[in-house]
Amino acid sequence: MNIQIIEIPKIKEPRGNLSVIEKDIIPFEMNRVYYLYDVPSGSERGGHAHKNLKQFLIALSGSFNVILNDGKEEKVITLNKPNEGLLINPGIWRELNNFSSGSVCLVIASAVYDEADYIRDFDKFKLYSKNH
Ligand code: T46
Repeated sequence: MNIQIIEIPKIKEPRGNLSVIEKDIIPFEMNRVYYLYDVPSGSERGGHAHKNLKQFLIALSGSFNVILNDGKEEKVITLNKPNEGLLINPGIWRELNNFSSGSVCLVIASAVYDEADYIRDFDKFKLYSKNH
């Protein structure tokens, strides 16, 4: 599956940790940052795939699961470290669930928001993934 866990450098000090994402950490040009927060317990996010968008997800605080499906296999990744991110390349269906209380999901994206890049129907996604 075309995903990757990428470690984010951490500067550890007795007064706290600092992690930094410089542009060479992420294998795409950053064009947008957004974040999910105050997610009620039991809520699910995602439920779609992207045709071209690349994204890098980080659990800045707390934890959540990312369920990934490339049309052939399914994988579940738990994100729970602020110094680790998940790169999701295009053509992968994703669902996010099991958000812990107070969790924050930061997303760095390769492009600005474009609804036309989304596939929000799983049957259409399966067809799309067969032909791409
Ligand atoms: C993804 C997961 C992890 C905007 O206006 N601009 C934006 O940049 C985004 C991301 C969303 N929106 C609007 C579109 C909808 O009216 O915000 C509303 C909620 O968006 P959506 O239902 O797509 O949110 P999630 O959390 O299900 O999905 C988002 C991203 O859209 C998606 O790319 O991979 O987070």
